[in-house]
Amino acid sequence: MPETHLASGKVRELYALDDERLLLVASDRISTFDVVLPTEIPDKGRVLTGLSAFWFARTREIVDNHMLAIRADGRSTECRRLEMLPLECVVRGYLTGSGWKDYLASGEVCGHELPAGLQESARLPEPLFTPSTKAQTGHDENITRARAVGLVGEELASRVEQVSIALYRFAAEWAAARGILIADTKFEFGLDADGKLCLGDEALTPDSSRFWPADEYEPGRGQPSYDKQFARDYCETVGWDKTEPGPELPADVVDGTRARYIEAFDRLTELPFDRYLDDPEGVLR
Ligand code: Q0N
Repeated sequence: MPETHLASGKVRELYALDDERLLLVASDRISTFDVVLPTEIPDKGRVLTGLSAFWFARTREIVDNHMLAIRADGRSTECRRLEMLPLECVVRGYLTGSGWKDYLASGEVCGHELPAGLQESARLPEPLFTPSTKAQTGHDENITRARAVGLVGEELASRVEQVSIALYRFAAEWAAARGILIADTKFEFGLDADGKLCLGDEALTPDSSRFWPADEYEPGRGQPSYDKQFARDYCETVGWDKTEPGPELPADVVDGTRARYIEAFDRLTELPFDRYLDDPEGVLR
């Protein structure tokens, strides 16, 4: 079966299967500080594919999605071809990253006014919808609600805002009860052949979200990453300047990082990762 390569992300590949279907393949590559490292994390792509499939199967009542099937390799998702919206739908539940920077500078995050005196990493009173677009530089650029309306129209902008917040609330509550805080997350939506709104891409994975260990949560400082902290700490100790190429990771850092991905999978899906490897579609039931 000829599969035409359509696009490469930093850690994923997209192929055309036919006119209606695509194949999304998650590699074991890992990026830190925006650079893909030369060392892979075995099974990382399977963990992220399985987690995303788990959420797709459990959020169909909130919104339809593009997933059709998970292949036996555990890292490939067959999906419906959508007309993607030119919008990154970010939801923030905690004050971190560019949201924290914007708050310090202006007291607002993407046009949402916030109470004074919030600490870094504070839980926000309500989750915020803070859309962005892919800027020419490849970096995401936060946009106002008015610009989101300009890009997709009032009706779709309102719909993706409401759906994004509902998805975030559902997942954040599920994850927090299992020891993982989802600080923020990014969704990509598209329209199917009938014009119906569908969730696409991967969703609610540690690559599309910030996962924090709940038991170490302490506002007033930056939080450790649930999945990438070992790799980041190692990168800091070797005095790397954060330009290409990144450093090779030693075996203990690879093993520790792999264990964290698998722990996140086990906690969130309540399914042992080994069972996923035996039967990937079991995660959908
Ligand atoms: C699509 N991207 C963004 C993977 C992710 N279901 C779909 N239909 C049409 N197009 C897309 C999807 C999906 N998902 C999504 N590009 C096209 C990012 N890619 C970059 C490469 O790796």
